[in-house]
Parts: sequence; structure tokens; C-alpha cells
Amino acid sequence: MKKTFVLVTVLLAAILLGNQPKALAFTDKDCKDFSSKQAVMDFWYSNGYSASNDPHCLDGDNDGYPCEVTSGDYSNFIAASQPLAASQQQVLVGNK
Ligand SMILES: [Ca+2]
Ligand SMILES: [Ca+2]
Repeated sequence: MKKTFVLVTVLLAAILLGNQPKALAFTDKDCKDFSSKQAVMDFWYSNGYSASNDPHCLDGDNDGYPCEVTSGDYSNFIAASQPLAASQQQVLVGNK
């Protein structure tokens, strides 16, 4: 009985602690925080941001691309990211 209570308390604490930093950890990013277009595209892409999902307000003109990134820059970035993912899959298949 006591063990169960401790477990529930620990779980509750973990849930509370786990949720709080998430809200506090949000630090607004600006274009000047990124050293390169590559860095901002990495950040934008890995977080799944878009014109309608732009919590950092990086896409001032709302065209779906952050900062000074153009549609050409972004498609180059995506093209460069895809073969990497494909080759990583090949490695996984090859190891089987
Ligand atoms: Ca911002
Ligand atoms: Ca834009």
C-alpha cells in the first residue's frame, strides 16, 4: 500500500515536472539567432513549422519559409535532406 502511494506520488511529480519546463522552455527565436539559412531551415523543418504554424514569427511575410529563405533555398534543402534519409534506410536494410 505504501509502495503504491510512493509510486503514484513519483508519477504525479514526474508528470507535473515534465509539463512545466515544456511551457517555460519556449524561447522565442528570431532570424538573428541563426548563423545561416541552413540553420534556420533545419530548425524550421525539424519542428514541422509552416506559414500557419509559426510560433517564433520567423516567417514575417507568411509564405511558409522562415527569414530570408526562398522557395528555391527550401526545395534545395529538402532535396539535400531526402537522399540522406534514403541512404540511412539502406544501411538499416543492409544490416538485417
Ligand atoms: Ca521571433
Ligand atoms: Ca517568409
